[in-house]
Parts: sequence; C-alpha cells; structure tokens
Amino acid sequence: MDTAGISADRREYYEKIRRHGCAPLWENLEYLVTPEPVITSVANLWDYSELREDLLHSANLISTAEAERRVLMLENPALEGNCSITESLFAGLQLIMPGEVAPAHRHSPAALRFIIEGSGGYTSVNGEKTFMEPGDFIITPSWTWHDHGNEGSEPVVWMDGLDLPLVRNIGAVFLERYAEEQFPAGPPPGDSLARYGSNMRPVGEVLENLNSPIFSYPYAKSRETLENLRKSSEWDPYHGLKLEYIDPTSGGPAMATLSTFLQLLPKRFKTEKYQTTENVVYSVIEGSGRTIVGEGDDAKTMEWQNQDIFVVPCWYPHRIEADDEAILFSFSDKVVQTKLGLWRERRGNA
Ligand code: 1HN
Repeated sequence: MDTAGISADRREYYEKIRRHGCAPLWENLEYLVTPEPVITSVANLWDYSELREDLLHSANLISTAEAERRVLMLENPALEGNCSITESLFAGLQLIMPGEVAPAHRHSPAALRFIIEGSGGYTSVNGEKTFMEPGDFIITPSWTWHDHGNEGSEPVVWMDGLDLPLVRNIGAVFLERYAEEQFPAGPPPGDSLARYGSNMRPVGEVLENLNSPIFSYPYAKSRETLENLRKSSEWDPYHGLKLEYIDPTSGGPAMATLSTFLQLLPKRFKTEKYQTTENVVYSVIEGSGRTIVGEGDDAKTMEWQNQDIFVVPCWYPHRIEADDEAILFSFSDKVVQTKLGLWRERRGNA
C-alpha cells in the first residue's frame, strides 16, 4: 500500500486494523483490478550461443547424480529469485552428459521437454523409454514417473517447461523419489505413439486421463505436417501456420495445464500486432528473425535465431518477423486460462 499522501487519522486507523489482520480495499482497488492486465514479467530473449558455454561449464562443477536435475533456470529479469519465466510458467535448460542418469521421480507439477541439441538422450515415462532428437517434444504429465539418460557420445540439451509457478501458487506441490535410479522398463520404446498416434486406438480401452497417452511427438512427423499443410493453407496474419499438439483421444491439448504449439513462418513473413492473455515461451528450431514487443517508445526488439528462447508474457502487444523461413515451438498456459474462462486475445486494434 502506498502510504504517501494519506492523512494522519486514516494512517492511524490503517495501522490499527492491520493489527487485526485487515487492510482497506479502497487503498488498493485500483492496483488490484485494472482495466487491462498489468504484468510484472517482461519480454526477454536468451541467446543460446551465449548460454551453451555456461551450460556445458556446469558439467565440470556438478554431476547430474548430485544435482538430481542439472538445469539452468531461465528466470524472467523482472522476477529474479522466483524461479519463473512468467508468473505462471517455469523454463530451464537441462544438460545430460554421456553415460549420466537423472534419477526417477514424479511430481504434481507437469513438465514438457523440447530437445535443443544432441542425440542419444532419452526420457523414460512410467517405464516407456523415448529417445530424443532435436525438435522432438516429450511430455511428462503430472505424477508420472520419469528418469532421463544419455546413451550417446555427445552432450544432450533440452528445454524444460513446467507449470510449477502456477502449482506453487495454488500450493498443491508433491514430489516422490523412486527407490531405484531408474523406473523398471515397461512398454517398448515408441509404444504409446504406435498405439495412439495413427488416428486409431485400441478397442475396449477406456481412457480417463487428463493428458495425452502419447509421450513423444517426434519433430520429423510434425515438421512434415507443416510442410504438407503450407501448400494448401492460407497464412493466418497473426500466426502464420500454427498447429497445436493434441491428445488424440480427446482432441484437446496434449497436457492438462500446458498448451503446446508448432508454427511455421515463411521467409520474410511479418505477423500483425497480436495480444493474448496467455504467457508464451518460444523455442526457435529453424530460421531467424525478430519479435517486436510493445509499441512506440516502449517497443523492444528481440533478434533470434535457431536454438534461442524468448518469452512474451500476458497481454504484451507483439509482432513476429521471419528473415529466413522460421519454425517456432511454443508453450503457454492457454489451456488453464481457457478452462477457467479467462483466455482472451486481441487481433490488431480490434
Ligand atoms: C524436474 O523434476 C525436471 O524431471 C526438470 O527433469 C525441471 C524444474 C523444477 C522442478 C522440477 C525433470 C524441473 C524439475
């Protein structure tokens, strides 16, 4: 509460009610409920060519075994110390060196992995091993057992995306460590995709999960889909060609709390000004360009190329320009906002 300019008798009164666990709404109302969102986090870019060195350096200082998860958190500059990239989302870069294993655990916050570099890494979800290649998107839904490893000969890096800040705010955070390093092997690698990834599903199974039964969405397949669709699709002026990863059993988002997308912007494409209440983290897979956030004197330009990560928090007006043809992966809290009836967008000056 800003106490400047408050009369002595009111100040005395506020002090008295504070001792009784109360505060005057009328001094706070205009900050609490605003005509449009007022957001602390800011748009920001993480240059992977700079971060890569820092990340690899961490392997000399701490092993995955000691760290449990060797992750550099991407903290929003306006939320330092909060372990958050936006008010609702966590993002980090995780490194696994050849031969290392990140031990099995499960937690109530949901996580996704988006692979940035290296071959031979895997995540096992409830015992189903999924090998990862750059551009692959992997989910570890709330309370699923997961361990990671690297059976290749080079460092493996991926972006972790979690709903952790959201879940922490609600309070419902749980973690359980598995007694062994690795969860026992279950279905063969690729089983979930084979079973549910071809617009068919096994007869007789009743699925009542809030998350997709598919753990891995390989880049080769999603990239090919974009390539096929570009020939016969109109470009959305605000998104280019943008697809959402889905749970094939419901048609809804792949995860209960995180929305995930893959987007193609052709060479020299410029999107129109767009605002949305969802908080969005982008990982650049291919190409280069820039994202212009804000308008007029407040405008900020983030120049990006492949492997960079950038964030556009809630309600910032922004435009994206591709120089070379660009492919962007993104994740957001849209599904949460939609379920709560809060999600909004504003196209142009509408
Ligand atoms: C976690 O368990 C993982 O399982 C990655 O790989 C990132 C960030 C915050 C809290 C838990 C993982 C995490 C995390």
